[in-house]
Amino acid sequence: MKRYLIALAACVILISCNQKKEEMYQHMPIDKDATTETVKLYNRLLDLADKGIMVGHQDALAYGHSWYKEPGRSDVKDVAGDYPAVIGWELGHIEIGAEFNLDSIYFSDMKQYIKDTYKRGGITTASWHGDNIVTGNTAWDCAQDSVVRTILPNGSNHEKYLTWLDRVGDFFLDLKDEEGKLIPVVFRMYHEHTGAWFWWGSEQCTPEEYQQLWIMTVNHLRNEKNVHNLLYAYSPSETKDEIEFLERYPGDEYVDIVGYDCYATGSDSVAVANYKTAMNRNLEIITAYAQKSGKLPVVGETGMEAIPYPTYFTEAVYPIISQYKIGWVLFWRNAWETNMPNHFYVPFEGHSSTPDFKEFIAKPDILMNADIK
Ligand code: BMA
Repeated sequence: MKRYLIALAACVILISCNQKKEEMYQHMPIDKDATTETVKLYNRLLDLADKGIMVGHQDALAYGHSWYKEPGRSDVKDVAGDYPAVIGWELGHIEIGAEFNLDSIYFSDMKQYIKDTYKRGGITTASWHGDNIVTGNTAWDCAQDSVVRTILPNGSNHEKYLTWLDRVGDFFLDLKDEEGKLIPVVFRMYHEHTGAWFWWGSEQCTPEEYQQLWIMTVNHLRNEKNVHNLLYAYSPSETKDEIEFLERYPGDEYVDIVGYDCYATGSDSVAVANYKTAMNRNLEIITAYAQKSGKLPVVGETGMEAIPYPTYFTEAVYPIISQYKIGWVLFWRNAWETNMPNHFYVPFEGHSSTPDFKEFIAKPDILMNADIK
């Protein structure tokens, strides 16, 4: 009886805390038990979208073009004088218990970078190119069309996959600030799924299987692992219309942020024109949907590899994104690997697009870390 009363009291306290949170904050994330910091982040992100568009860069603090692990350094900061407002990280290989991710960043370092970012008032987002559990190869091993099915409940890999999700959850639960409070993070999982280059892609599973994978993941992290410091971001590769955008959408109750990934392919004005068209169309899709559903729209990933077009930022990116109210635009990584000298998406010191990037950053509605503190 006593135990029953204690449990009942705990439930009453929890419900009244959640009610208070709902009264205090205009927007609630999908996780009704989200930590106060997560609820605050969600509201802050939606408010910041009124102020401007945040600049994001993948792996910004861990390495850059031809350097690796230099404390305090970032290619964006080298050329523009400040850290990006949003920093993206990649969790690939956390699921197999590796010490470092698939781009050679130690998870212990990544945790510290996330803490540093939070202390500076910056935003953290994470992607996850998890391995193919059937073959043990990378996320890009998409020769089969049954991997997702084996992961879903009753599938042959279901139990094993839950241990992978547990490792992902443990990573998020280990992100604590100086007061020991959990740091909120945007988790952009199973991305670019309207393409067919990952095991969770459009030719690798049915829309229903994809939705079940997403829902199972949210439920496991949130309800079984008690991870309550996440906002969930849905980010297909570019789509042609809202129908395609929503074909695999798991539902408003499983998504906080809607985005898309879109790259400029090629190097000339035709590439730029095509990119602008695709960006416009996809910004239209996500902002219209975000408005209807009360979600935050973002550009999950973008860029023009090696930035061969010297006015890419002011000509192809800014005039398009500035027409929309979105949270951020995240440029992909500047590889440190010597065998990938052209794999970079923001300029580094000395690169010909530096003046253009600086001009882009200087626009009043383009936000860097110092602008969002
Ligand atoms: C891809 C490339 C790869 C990298 C992967 C995960 O787009 O940048 O080199 O391993 O993302 O970060």
